[in-house]
Amino acid sequence: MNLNRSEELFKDAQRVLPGGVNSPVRAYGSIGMIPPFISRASGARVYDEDGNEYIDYVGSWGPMILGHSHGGVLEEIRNAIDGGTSFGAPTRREVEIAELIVDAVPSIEMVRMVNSGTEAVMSAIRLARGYTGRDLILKFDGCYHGHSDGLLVKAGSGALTTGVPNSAGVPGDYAKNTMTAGFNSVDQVKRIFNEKGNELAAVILEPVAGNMGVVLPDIEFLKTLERLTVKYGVLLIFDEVITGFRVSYGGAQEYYGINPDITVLGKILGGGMPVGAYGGKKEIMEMISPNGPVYQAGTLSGNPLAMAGGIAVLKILRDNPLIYSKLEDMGAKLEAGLKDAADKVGVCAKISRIGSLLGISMDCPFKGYFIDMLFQGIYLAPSQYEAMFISSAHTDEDIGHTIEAARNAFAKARGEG
Ligand code: KE4
Repeated sequence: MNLNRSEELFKDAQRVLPGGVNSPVRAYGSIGMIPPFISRASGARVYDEDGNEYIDYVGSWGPMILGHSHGGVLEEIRNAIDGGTSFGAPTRREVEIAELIVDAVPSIEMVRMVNSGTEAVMSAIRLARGYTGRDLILKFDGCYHGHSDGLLVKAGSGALTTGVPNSAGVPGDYAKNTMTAGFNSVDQVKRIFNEKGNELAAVILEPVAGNMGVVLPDIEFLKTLERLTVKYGVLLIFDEVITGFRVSYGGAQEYYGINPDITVLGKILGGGMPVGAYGGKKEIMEMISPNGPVYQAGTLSGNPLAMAGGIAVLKILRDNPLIYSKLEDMGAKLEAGLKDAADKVGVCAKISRIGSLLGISMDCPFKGYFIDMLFQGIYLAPSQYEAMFISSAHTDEDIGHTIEAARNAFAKARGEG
């Protein structure tokens, strides 16, 4: 497999883009090799500029639950594009996607569309502070909520991969308003609420942590957060940028039966177009400008092409609930196959999974595993802190090929391949 064209492009990219990329983890820094430059994608496949084909488990970091270049999604975007790309004015598609979100996500009565998960989280935090009149927020170690200043404290995802969970450039005055605790640590949560509950504006978490590997919540942890936030008048914010429409059509809050005050969405919601959203109870959302004193705005918020992509994906997911059964079946097969492949060659692999979201950690070097999988045509996230995403376009044959490739990679890691 050669990456000659990607190597040329990476050299050019590094002259004009920091690290040659527009998002750090794409640079393959922790892997130490040229990142394939992707030219196109279709179904469960991505193709690089050198013509190499890969089975894709990155899925653009989560959005591509239906696979790439889905006919129904592209058709809706093409229909929209013929009418223009952006107006900066109210449009019918914004109403349609908001109604789909309100119908899908149990706790959302009103929603505001923005352009990324980061923007949605940043706005949700400001809303919580505006609504409560308090400044302190609580997040959890290893959870990643995008790159807004106050959330880059013990963050996961690329911040963890690059080893800078607390970014430069964040004034101490910002970070001091962010408290952290261990994910699933009920005792720490109880102590923090006991000491600071009346000063907390919000608690924010990924209900299933997907940026420090995949870490499933203890239901007691979620229920404690729900109970204590109600008791102390603190807003519970579920960052469902990954889990929204992924773990079920109603997200992790539907799956676990927890009722957050504000929910943050992104990724799948845009069908691959730049979209984020935050929503919640009407009483809270009415605090947002122009109805209320919490300001938030965006030139391209509700962009017609992005809305068209999102509407198409949500309608397909809503009208075809068997997609989630298929994703569960494939996730279970992949989990069992990877575990068996590792066991057979004496690699200790820990796999955590919820539906089509899967994390794997093992007692062999991730870098070698990643490179071996890539060279066998399996496209994974270049970090052990990121998840594998399965789409409805993946087939049993793809899962089988992936398991076989992992078996070879594990064997090589044990010096047997
Ligand atoms: P964006 O601003 O990247 O659209 O969303 C930020 C965000 C918020 N919340 C959660 C739970 C997230 O996972 C993310 C972004 N996810 C990472 C990967 N885990 C995006 C990939 C990247 O940074 O390049």
